[in-house]
Amino acid sequence: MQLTKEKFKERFERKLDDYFENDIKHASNSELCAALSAVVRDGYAPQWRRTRISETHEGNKQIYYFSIEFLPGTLLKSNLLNLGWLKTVREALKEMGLDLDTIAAAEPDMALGNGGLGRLAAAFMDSLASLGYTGNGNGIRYKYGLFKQKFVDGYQKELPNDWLKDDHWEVRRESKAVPVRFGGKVEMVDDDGWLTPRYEGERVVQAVPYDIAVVGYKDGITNTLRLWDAEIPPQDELKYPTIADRRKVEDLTSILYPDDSNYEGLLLRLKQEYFFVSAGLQSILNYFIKDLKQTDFRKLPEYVAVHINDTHPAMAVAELMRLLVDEHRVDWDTAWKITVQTMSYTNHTIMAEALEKWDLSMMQDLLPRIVQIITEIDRRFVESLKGKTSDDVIERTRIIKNGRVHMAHLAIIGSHSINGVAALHTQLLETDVLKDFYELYPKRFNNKTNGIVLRRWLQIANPELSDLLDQTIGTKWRDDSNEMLKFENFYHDTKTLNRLEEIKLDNKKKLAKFIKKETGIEVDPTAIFDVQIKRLHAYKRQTLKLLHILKLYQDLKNGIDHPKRVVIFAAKAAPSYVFAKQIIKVINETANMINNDPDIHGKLKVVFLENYNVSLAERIIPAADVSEQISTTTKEASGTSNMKLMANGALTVATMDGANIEIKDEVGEDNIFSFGLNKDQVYKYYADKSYHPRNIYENDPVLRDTIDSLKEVPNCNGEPQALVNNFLSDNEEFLVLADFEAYLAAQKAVEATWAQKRIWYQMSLVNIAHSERFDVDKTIQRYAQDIWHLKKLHIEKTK
Ligand code: 26W
Repeated sequence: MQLTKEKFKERFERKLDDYFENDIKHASNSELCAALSAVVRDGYAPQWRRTRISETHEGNKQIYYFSIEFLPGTLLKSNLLNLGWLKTVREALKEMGLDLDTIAAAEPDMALGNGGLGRLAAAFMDSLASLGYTGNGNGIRYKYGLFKQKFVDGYQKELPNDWLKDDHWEVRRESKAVPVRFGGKVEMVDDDGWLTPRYEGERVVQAVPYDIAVVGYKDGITNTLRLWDAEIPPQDELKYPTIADRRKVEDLTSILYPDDSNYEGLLLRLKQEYFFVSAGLQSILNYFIKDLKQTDFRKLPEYVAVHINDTHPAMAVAELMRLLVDEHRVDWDTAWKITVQTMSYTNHTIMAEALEKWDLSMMQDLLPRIVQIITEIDRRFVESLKGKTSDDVIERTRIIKNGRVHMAHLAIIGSHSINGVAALHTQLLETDVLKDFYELYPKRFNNKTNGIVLRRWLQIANPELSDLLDQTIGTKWRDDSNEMLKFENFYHDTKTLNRLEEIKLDNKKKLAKFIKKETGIEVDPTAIFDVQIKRLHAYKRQTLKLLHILKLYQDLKNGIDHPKRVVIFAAKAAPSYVFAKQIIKVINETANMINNDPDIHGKLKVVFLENYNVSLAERIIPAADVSEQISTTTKEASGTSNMKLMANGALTVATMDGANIEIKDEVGEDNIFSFGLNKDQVYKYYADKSYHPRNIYENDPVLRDTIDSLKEVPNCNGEPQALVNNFLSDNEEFLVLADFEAYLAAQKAVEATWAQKRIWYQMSLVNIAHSERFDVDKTIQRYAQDIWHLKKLHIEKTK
């Protein structure tokens, strides 16, 4: 619905008056942000209602994306863009003497996720709505998002992230509340010939949904992200007389587990996983029965697809069986067919320590009926394979073994589709990690390489580059990313290449100002901005970047010159991940040592920006020249920061891991700096235990000096030695020293290319043009066609 500047101004001022009895002259920035968000909410409310009505009316098949994490970041600007209001509102505010970016900065990040998995879920929500599919997110309304990170004396400190106090988007839907049962005992009783569970001593929690609108890009469609909160059931008020009693229930959803790679098996996490799954599925069946007025559950897969985002929602398989069999008396075999047809699963990591294997007795105590159902699923699975495959395979693939419930096995056996998130990752699942299942269900396995929301990471984060694309290839790329390929026609266009360089420099100047304000560190915008932004994890090898920094520093101290470089880190470590926190300390102290060393005349600066989140990524990515994607091959399932940096013209230094391989395939080996061990070389080291880093250390004087210099990093308490010990130990899993020499050679090539600006920006141009391949709309199109079988919803857009 088109909005004029006049209409906007009138509505904005009325909101300020309604909400805060205030006016633009006196209102605080957060009041301006709240009022602006209110105008936006009014803007999408009609299409939100219309979408819900028509999808019910048409009975359009819906996808419900179950994810324990959603990382939307901020929504104000993307809602304005998707409503088609961004330009109008930015100009209208300007005429009122206000700045949209300043106001938008008051919006807290919705940081209900750790990293890649959560951000991808948010991207999928935006894309489903923008492509006109009826997509629903199903997750948890954490009261506290991912912790705020502060550095104290170089050490990571975690602070509570109380985001709700400034949230402007959620709508409480009391009427859609459902009960979720925990604990107690269950016995099966015969109820007129139907074996029915009778529960005793269970505790019931009221699951109350809060809905957040997901506005589609200029298509008049608005979908829903439903986040569940836990409350005391109204009828049980008397059972919870004290605050403490109440707190016990409310704590269920209070905090997001800040770990994104290590399964800890904690009871509260298991409760969280069952809570949003049961609430979500009950809500879906209520819609199926009440709104769609359906009675035949065999039709469920025609109206509903449920996607399990990694194993965290895997109990959805057992919970749907419970609801169909116990609550709706569907016979087991029919219920199982319905479940497998409805469920699909994505795997996001092959790291063994990340795979969830819940303690059976813990699950038994908390979810007795679910354990009965999983046990029956497991028994029938084993039964079905008897004589068809070896007992070894059965033993390796069954769900329950050695008192543990293997959640990946439950998800795979209960789903009609299993996908990895990049070609190499899916290949490794099929040929190694899930080999037995691939041989059992080859047709279920498929690859769906990740993608990114170009609307956010280009149109919103990098308006100057977006304008250059408009001026060169026209504006159609904003609706159809295929158009971006036309940008390659400007490969030899000096004006465009120079403009690219100017834009990058502008963005770097903006970031330099931000770095100065946040850290006090002065950085030269003409230096190489070398960026590594992702969670802190040993497999992502921020340590390899650290060794390169120390090597550069030594060279500069010894008068060996290098082009000016600023290395920019941003990364959170899981609070319980000791080694990751030691790496953060050493990087921070190395930065202090180098940044304050007059001998090197500012030729090298190291900046570790605090509190990495979606908004900080939007600041850093447009200013990046080099994108560090240097994980040990086979460890990074896909990566998505690699795609965001590529779209913003950064050149990638990459191992042949995850989606880096597809980036190289897309731009060609001349437009990327690839290096390092390939999959077979990495597996060979593991297979014949032939990795002896101390030998590499002793035979490479450059490496030896570099590692020895690590011991000299001041103001530490043993952290450097911990890193050295790790590097030199035979069971250093991520082969850091094995890739050191090749990495140095790749960085030499970066410096050589940097010296030839025209070539540099020609490579940059090619990467921008080809980033269309990683448009998440293309990823979702493939999920919709191959896995969820969705049809688009057609809504008449109101003028
Ligand atoms: C049990 C603790 C836990 C929590 C989260 C284990 C594992 C996870 C996630 C699966 C980790 C994650 O975010 N994986 C990342 O997913 C991205 C989206 O597909 C990929 O691009 C990254 O390569 C992958 O590391």
